[in-house]
Amino acid sequence: MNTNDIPVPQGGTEVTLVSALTAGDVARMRDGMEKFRRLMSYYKCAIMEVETKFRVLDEQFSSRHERNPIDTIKTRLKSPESILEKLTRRGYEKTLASVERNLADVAGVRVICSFKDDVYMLADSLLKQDDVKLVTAKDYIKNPKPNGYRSLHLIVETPIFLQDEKRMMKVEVQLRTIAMEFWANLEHKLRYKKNLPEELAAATAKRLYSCAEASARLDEEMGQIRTVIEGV
Ligand code: 0O2
Repeated sequence: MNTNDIPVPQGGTEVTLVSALTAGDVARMRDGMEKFRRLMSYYKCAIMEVETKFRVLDEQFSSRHERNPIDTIKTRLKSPESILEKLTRRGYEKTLASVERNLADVAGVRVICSFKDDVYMLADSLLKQDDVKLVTAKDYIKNPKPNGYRSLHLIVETPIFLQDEKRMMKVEVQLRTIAMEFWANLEHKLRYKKNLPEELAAATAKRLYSCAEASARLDEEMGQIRTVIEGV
């Protein structure tokens, strides 16, 4: 019996469901959950590897230049609900192999910098490392999304070293400035606000776009001020 075939109890109780399961079904479910947990722990290891790479770069830069290019690093592991939702929405098979093959953002590392130049410097430094392979890059700083969203997205593949195995894992790296992060967080909150009247939603989108442009100008100006000050 496939776990998908387990009958949903009709007006029933847990007893109905449990009695419909065989010991084999329970063992298969437990095995599936264990394999899922193991895969998630591999992604967690990949997050740790990539985060450490950025912390090392930050440390080295700060000892050479007396300033830290990284303001904050945030990491996140995609929740099982989001993984399932994305597989369903994209029409992919709902298997662990399919997660590894089709989803590149289960492991996420976001690097937030004060200055735009540091975003590119850190991305280059990461991609120069011989155990980091670039899968895809999307530069939404040079080519912002129509709503004004800016960020540099890299999908990289990097090894994790387990007790008796080396495994290549995909990690989504988002690099952005503090100003881009501020904008994206607010935009994300407002985007998920449901039931906005159509006119208000359109006016809000327009204002958010203007804010994105203003914040890009702020990044540009702050970068130029830094260059002048560091040149003195
Ligand atoms: P979460 O919880 O942040 O992960 P993909 O979905 O990655 O396979 P896509 O749509 O080409 O394919 O991805 P893209 O454009 O690289 O963007 C993926 C992530 O970037 C999103 O993840 C957001 O984190 C962020 N992002 C992209 N566009 C926007 C935007 O317009 N506004 C904001 N605030 N964030 C954006 P998720 O999956 O949405 O969620």
